[in-house]
Amino acid sequence: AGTRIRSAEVLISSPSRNFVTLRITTEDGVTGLGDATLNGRELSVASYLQDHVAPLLVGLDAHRIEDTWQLLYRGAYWRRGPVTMTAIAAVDVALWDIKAKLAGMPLHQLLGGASRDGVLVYGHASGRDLDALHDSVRERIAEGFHAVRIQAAVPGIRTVYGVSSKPTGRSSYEPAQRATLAVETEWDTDRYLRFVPDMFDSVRQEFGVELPLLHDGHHRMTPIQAARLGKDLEPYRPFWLEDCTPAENQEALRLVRQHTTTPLAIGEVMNTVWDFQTLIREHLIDFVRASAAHTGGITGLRRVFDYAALYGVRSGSHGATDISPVGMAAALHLDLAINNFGIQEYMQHDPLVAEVFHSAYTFADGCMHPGDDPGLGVTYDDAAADRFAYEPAYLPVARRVDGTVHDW
Ligand code: GCO
Ligand code: MG
Repeated sequence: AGTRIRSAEVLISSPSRNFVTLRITTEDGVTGLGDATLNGRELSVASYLQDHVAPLLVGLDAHRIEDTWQLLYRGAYWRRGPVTMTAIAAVDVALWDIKAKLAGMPLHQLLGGASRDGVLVYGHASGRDLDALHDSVRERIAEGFHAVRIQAAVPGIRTVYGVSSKPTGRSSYEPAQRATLAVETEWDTDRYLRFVPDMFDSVRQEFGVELPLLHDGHHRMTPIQAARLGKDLEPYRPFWLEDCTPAENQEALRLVRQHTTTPLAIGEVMNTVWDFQTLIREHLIDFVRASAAHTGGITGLRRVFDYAALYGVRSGSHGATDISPVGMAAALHLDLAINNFGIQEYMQHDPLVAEVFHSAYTFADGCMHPGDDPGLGVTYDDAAADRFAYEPAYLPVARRVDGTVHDW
């Protein structure tokens, strides 16, 4: 009886950036947390939860995770989409947190137990020129990273996705800008396609052939352009090329795949297993890059990973700074438990974030571990959270040199 849901509260705080968190409390006072942050569109999920989901949850048995997931997915009638699936994710992860706390176990135990000792992560390196990029790679290696994502400013283009505005430092880059309007950036695919192979060449020359290197194309290429880049990068053996095309058009990846053996990773803007159906079934990708926070939680993302496992496709979960420590912990428990784990992104939060979210996860020697606290292993500090009021923030938009809106 005491496991019925007493309340579902939406918590908003902005320790250096905005986070939306759902806290579910049972009649016995056990609490669970879920990450409900949708970068640049935060308040839509807050409203969805507050106005339409929280009233449905009160009185339900917190143990009934699958049933609640189906109730919120099928019961909404309107299916899929980032707002709905982020809201469902927050409920799902909070309920898993509660269940694991009641079991007295870290969440990964309920997901089947650890399949490995730790979770391999990659860090971010970027630079305004190649020397600065090399310095940044050196920093990540010194911090203990065993895999590094490389991005650099493209000569002739003013601002480019993924490049820090500060010269160095761990919390060096935050895509969302505090402002009431989106910042506009400029884009030229031809310059980018000419530059990226040179960037890989210089990093390979400096750091050798063994360091796993990743790169994010951030949805900015057409299929034929992505095919070109994939071929050009083959000599440098990237660990993956991420989000090469806008992948709503899953079939378009057939063309990319025909032309290149560069491994492909896709999925941070996807929300359900249906968004991956063709990509996985036709083996058009090598890594599923979704996050539990945007894909219906542990329950939703596990469906994707289990489907991917049938086709030898591995995980590569999104772990940017807009994934809160709650979302990060959910990812780490799932990463540790599944067999087809690949790699996890770890983009290191600003130190202020740790004032609000106290997390048990640790990083050492290239790997993270979610820790052995019961549940997710994250607590929320209300008093600290109150010190950081929400401020509107937007992701940039990109325009081509002639002014046309382009994928950012
Ligand atoms: C990544 C992502 C992020 C996104 C951000 C959007 O691979 O880390 O592309 O940098 O742009 O999460 O909210
Ligand atoms: Mg990305």
